[in-house]
Amino acid sequence: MLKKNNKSNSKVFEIIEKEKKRQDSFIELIASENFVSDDVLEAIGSCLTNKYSEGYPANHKSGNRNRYYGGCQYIDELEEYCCDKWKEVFNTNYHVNVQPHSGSSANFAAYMSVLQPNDTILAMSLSNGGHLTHGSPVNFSGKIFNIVSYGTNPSGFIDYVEIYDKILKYKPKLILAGASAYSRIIDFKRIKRSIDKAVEIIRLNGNNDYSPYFMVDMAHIAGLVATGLHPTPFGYADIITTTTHKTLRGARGGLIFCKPELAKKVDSAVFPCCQGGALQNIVAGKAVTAEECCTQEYKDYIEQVVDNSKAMCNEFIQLGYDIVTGGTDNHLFLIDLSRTHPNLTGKMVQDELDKYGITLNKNCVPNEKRSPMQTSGIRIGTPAMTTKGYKEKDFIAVARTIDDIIRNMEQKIEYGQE
Ligand code: DSN
Repeated sequence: MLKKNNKSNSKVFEIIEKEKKRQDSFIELIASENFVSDDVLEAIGSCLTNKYSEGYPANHKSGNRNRYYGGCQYIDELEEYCCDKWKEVFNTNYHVNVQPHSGSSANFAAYMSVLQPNDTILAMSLSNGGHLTHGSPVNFSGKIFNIVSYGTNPSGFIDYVEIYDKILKYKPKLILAGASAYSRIIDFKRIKRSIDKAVEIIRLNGNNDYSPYFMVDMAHIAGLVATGLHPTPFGYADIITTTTHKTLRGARGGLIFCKPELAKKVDSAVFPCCQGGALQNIVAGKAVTAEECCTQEYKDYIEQVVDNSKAMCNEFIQLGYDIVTGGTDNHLFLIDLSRTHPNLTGKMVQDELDKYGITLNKNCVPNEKRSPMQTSGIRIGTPAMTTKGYKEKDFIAVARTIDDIIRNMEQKIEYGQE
């Protein structure tokens, strides 16, 4: 083994120490962030980072089986165990691939497993709560595939009728459900019913081969799905992707679940199509995450996340704010500032709160008039601070502090100080 450097001489550890202090002291409300356990950190920082392991375990129960390097006996055992644990978390017999480096990589591989370039994807638009990888023109998804978007109705709820109509009109090869800024239950069963009904009609009209895939990106709500607090997409979707670091509170990375008949396609899409060697230290971190997600402590934690989100959201409503959809069913909610605070953008609020040690992000609201760099809204999530032990009363106090800061911003504008 190489000798360790003296940490005190390293600029890197100095920066890590500063970031650690920031994380310890800031109020973290970014809906996609969380704090991992020491066990997850130890697994990620382990010697497994030294090992190359392109391919899949030699004894893999489903999907592809082949490693391209020797010395993988323990890595094989780890990856197989990681797959088994994630199936246990979601109580599913779907195949799972645990190698995607991120949610974006997972979505890329998921598309590549069943689509050809220029195929049509129907997905939620970014400005209505979707994700960059769901077809944004600046992302690979929008550059490689033909994207048709659906959105929300004026109150901010998913427009299920639009989904049905657009399947009939555009006959997409893949229909994608999932969002990164949507505070309500997503009705996967209803979307699957719409797909089935539309397929029936399209076939009756002579297109007998039409057989689209239904994909769900559950990255934000995966922790709620795992604990039964959000309806499951398993049983409805052909392919399901997620990240492991948001509500699942684990190592940063991605997973792809698929119906068993798609296992080989999905595995081949991850490696060798989209990625090289798996990051087995991260696979170990994901396996520890899965172990943690199977505990009662985790279930209690997710229940508290949702209770906290509802309590904080209600406090903002009491304080006179407009909440997109009027409330929340999950770990996040969106404040629409456009009617109540027309002089303030999401970016201005985000930057001002940063000065007070409160971290969140600006976010587009339905029918957004401003650019995505400015926005008229902010997104607030409760997973991270719930991990730090915050309860309803703490989130209510933070809501009041944010309100004070926003009022001061308004006053400064009024008195011409800004
Ligand atoms: N950027 C993440 C989020 O904040 O929702 C999703 O990848």
